[in-house]
Amino acid sequence: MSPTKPPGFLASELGETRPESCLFHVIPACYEKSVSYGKGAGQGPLAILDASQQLELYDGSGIPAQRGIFTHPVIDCGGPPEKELEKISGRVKDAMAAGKVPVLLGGEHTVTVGALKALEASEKSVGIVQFDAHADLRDTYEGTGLSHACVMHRALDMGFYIYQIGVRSLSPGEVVLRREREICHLDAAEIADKGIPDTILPDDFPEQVYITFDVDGLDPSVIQATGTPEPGGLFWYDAMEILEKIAAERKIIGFDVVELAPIPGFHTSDFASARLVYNIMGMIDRNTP
Ligand SMILES: [Mn+2]
Repeated sequence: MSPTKPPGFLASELGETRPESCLFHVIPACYEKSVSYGKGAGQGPLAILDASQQLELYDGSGIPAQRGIFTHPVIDCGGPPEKELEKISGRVKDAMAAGKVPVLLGGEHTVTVGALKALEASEKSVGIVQFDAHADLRDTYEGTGLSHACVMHRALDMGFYIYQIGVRSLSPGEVVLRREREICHLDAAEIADKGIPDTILPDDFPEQVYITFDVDGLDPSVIQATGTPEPGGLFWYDAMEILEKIAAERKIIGFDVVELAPIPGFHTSDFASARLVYNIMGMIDRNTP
């Protein structure tokens, strides 16, 4: 049962679109292989596409859809991990080579490894900004390095400068690794305690940024439908403010939204995820000449 033709993102308003005339290239990847707690992330992309039909074109500031949104055929991710990540990587690479902004929809967080492989191949240096409840810095987890719990360790392996936002769950080993590798972060407790800083990213952070947004970075009152929820997350407007600042500080060249595990009959989380995707498109739109 591989759903190959869901509606495109916001197709309710945009109808059929052509890839060459669209800035945003939505790449749905129904990847679910290493999920360790609540299941269902493989259905996340379809739930986001479905919920996007209910979005208004106006995002509160403008109409990001005017830049064009093209949705690629679903990557069903039925094959071995390495092969599926290669497919994701290829799509992301092609989109970037065409001057487009890849918008990867997961799927478990491992899909980001596909995007990282594409970014690794590009000439310019790119910083990775991660929104997440968890550090995802384990070298291996449950016998594999291609686990959702290891994605940021893979980013370190590839030499990316990373910045973590909203983290509130770490293993002892991750705490040590963070210290040893001097990984910069703005943890959820720090935001709750001190508020949002004036500037987010360190001065020496790369000019080009890729955002990986694990929806469990948000508070469970905003998004409940996710495999490994954790209390005390980012609230909606705080997340938007931080994202807005990053979009103004740097150039966002692509992003992903991962780990939505839809609960049948409960649409709140699906719609919040679709809104998150569209709002980030809006921030890119407003900061692109
Ligand atoms: Mn994660």
